[in-house]
Amino acid sequence: MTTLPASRAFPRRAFLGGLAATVASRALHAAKPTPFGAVPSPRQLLWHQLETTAFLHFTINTFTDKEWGYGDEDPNLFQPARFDPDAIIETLASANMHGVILTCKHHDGFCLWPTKTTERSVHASSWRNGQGDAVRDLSAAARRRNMKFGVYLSPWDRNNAAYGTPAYINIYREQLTELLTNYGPIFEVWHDGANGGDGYYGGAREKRMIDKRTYYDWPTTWELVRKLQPEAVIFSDVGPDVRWVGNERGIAGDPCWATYDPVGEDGGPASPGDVRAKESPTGTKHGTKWMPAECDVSIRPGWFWHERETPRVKAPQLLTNLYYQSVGRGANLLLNVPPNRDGLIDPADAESLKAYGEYIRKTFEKPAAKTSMKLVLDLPPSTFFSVIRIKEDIRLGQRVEAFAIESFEGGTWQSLATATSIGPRRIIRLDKPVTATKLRLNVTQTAAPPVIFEFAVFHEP
Ligand code: FUL
Repeated sequence: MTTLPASRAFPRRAFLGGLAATVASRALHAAKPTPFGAVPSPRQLLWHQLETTAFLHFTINTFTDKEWGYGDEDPNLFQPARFDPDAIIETLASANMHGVILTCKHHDGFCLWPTKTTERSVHASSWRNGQGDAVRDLSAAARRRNMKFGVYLSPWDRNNAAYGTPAYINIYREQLTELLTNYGPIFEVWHDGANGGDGYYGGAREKRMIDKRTYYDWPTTWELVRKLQPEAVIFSDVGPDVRWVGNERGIAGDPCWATYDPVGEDGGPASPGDVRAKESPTGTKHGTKWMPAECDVSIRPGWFWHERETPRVKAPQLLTNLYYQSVGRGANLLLNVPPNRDGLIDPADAESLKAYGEYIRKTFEKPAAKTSMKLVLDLPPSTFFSVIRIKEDIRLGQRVEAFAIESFEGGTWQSLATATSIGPRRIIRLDKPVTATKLRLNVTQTAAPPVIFEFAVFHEP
């Protein structure tokens, strides 16, 4: 983002309706717009810019055809003979991914790095003579390609004998410390809400339930993350930096507020694994915390690679729809692309990602017309467009509550679209291409004078 001038006034003509006109005229006299409500932290601002990131679900499950390993699988099953992190990262880059999050440990407890905390890691596999380290190799490949690297570390561990006792929390924090100390800058730490149940637990083979509100003592773990990687955003059902969108379909709410005041399932305080998820897609209008949504979804039916699912890889058109339904509503898209048993992205997935990536790049690489601050956009003659993108200057909060877009065609203003939240971005995809000489953004409802960072049109190829 470019820096905004210190003072800014909003053209009166940009507003329709009494409230908006009053707000606008006040804004005209304001020397500098003051922030409204909750605003993003610097680490959240950086995260917003990423737009789309990739998830890599990869572990022993890849070799056992499971989604959730029980925790008793032989570590030697992990044998990705052709593992090629640079090739994986290259494929993700072709789909415009700006970051990648690896399942360093999933629920079965197998660690993709040679941790000191358990025997159950790559060290116990004959893969690369026990010297392999998938976290090291992927983080290094991401860095070489200028892609950010993040870690998923499952809080639930179906292998660990100590799971359910306070001792396990120390183990979990030690694992996190290793990951946040030895692998360079981390942009996101992903705490899964799935918790407790049956498992191997060091041979006990039993069901262990934990009190999800108190067992993990999340505030202390989050402090550790802050200390070791102050720039990393922390993801969970309830942030504190990035919230789960409430579904695994990759679809944000409409509206999707970047602010959120989560409550627990019973209306009490919320914690990871205990949140009233029906409110997560929309967030809370003018909520007290800046906690934007992240939309996680897999390119395949499952999170891990299964050969039988290859015919069901999402097509480029479907991925494009997901982009509009997540990024287009101001959320980020976290698209899971699971490596196969070779340790590579399956050609079917790679092909779809590439076509999707190209389509999005072609659409957004060059706006047909663009402005900021002004709310009337003059269009060069014979401009065709089918996509409109608007961004608020979120450093000053999420202010706009509703807006309408009108186009000047054949001598009159005509209504083109209406929507509610904007925040980091709102992308409107029109049913058919439009040509006009001017486009007008009417902020019809707003909590504070709107500060528009970008108002641009594009054409889908
Ligand atoms: C869920 C997990 O149980 C799934 O296996 C997957 O990791 C998904 C992203 O989160 O809670």
